[in-house]
Amino acid sequence: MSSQEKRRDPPFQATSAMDFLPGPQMRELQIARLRKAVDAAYHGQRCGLMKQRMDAAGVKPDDVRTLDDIRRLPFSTKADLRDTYPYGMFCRPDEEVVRIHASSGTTGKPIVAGYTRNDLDVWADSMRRGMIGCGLSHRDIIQVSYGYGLFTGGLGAHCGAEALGAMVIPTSAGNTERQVMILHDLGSTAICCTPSYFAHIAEKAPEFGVDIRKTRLRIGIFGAEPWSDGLRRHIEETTGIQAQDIYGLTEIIGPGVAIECLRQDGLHIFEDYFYPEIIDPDTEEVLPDGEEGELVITTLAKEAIPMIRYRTRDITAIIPGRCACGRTVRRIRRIGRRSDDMMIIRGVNVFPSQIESAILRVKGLSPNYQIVLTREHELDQMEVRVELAENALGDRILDIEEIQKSVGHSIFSITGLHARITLAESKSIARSEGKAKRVIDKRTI
Ligand code: DLL
Repeated sequence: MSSQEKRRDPPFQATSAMDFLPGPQMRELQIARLRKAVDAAYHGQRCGLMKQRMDAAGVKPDDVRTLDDIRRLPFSTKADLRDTYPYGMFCRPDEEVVRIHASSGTTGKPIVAGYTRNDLDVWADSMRRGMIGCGLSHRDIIQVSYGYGLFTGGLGAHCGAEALGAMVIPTSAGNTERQVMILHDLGSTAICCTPSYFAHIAEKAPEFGVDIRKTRLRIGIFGAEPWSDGLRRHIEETTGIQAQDIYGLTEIIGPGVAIECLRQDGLHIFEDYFYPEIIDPDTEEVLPDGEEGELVITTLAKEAIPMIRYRTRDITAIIPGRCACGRTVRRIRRIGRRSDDMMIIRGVNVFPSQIESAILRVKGLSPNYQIVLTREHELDQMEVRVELAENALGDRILDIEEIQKSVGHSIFSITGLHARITLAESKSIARSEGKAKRVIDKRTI
């Protein structure tokens, strides 16, 4: 099938009227939902954090009357979820919570997200609308190659594709040969996975006798990690598919917070569910549309954990003006970086502090380490260089292999990732005069 044929217009599928709601109506809806969300967070959080913060700021839920009043509300952060782990920010009783997902925190403990039945419907609806925007319909065969489990990628894409009425193939991530076989034999027309994993699948496919250009695959929905226009071009040129960017985060709902339409000119954010602001990450001042800063999101329809002014740490801008596709929901620019030190390795969020605590669980090591990130065959590789403690050798002969294994296990148990461990002599890792340079990222995205 030629790439021209693959790009044929898909059959029409009705999306939500919300995607085309005129501005004034959208704002009316947003303010009504915002008031409800703030009230729920204020009165409902088990930990009482939002109430405490709002009381300290001298603002009550009833003070929120216009959208601009949102600026009077305190921010929330990943640290709040960590400090109230696991259920402190839940606003609904356990019996109303029907699903849990989780993502990395800055320490060994994850942050926990909970969903009511209604929250799952909101999520599936965002994904469904996003998939329609990507040209998919109930006639598509959607291979979901994001990981299934606590990570939101797999089940998020799965439930969205089911809501669309498509044929869903839940391959989950990994086992590349099987991915290629299924893609070819079952005639997948769309695939959802991280962009780097798809690039790897595409690189490997010829080894398994498959030319992706000759399959029915025409759309890829790629996200969970930053990726460049260069990688997009590479994927599109080598496979003939259209590669779409999708954004989301566990704390807000998972994938589907924002997604590109076929114009590929920014990601539409589903504003009836997620209210975006852009702030200066240092001064916390709200920036006008078009200016780059940190994305802050308030959930407008989430029940289990309404998130008020959540600081995502993702750097982007709201794109002024309407998209040529006609949707009125605003767009954000593709996200290339974060304002914190979180790394995304094979789609998994990892903080250097997690690696540090993994290293320090092993005796005989110093707290000096370096993380070197590279990409081999389109897949991220992590090398962790650790230093022996000053008198670790003493008169004992240390079993280097044993230490490497223990560090590897320790890192795996915290992050779920395999790292190559290199032991360095005491004091051999360069010291810094300011902030330690812990991460050397040699990947080009
Ligand atoms: O990565 C949810 C997701 C799954 C999104 C599948 C898209 C597709 P977390 O594991 O909580 O959730 O990681 C969220 O990943 O704050 C961003 O820093 C980064 N991220 C997600 N999507 C993109 C993207 C999922 N398209 C964190 N571009 C976010 C750049 C992304 N970064």
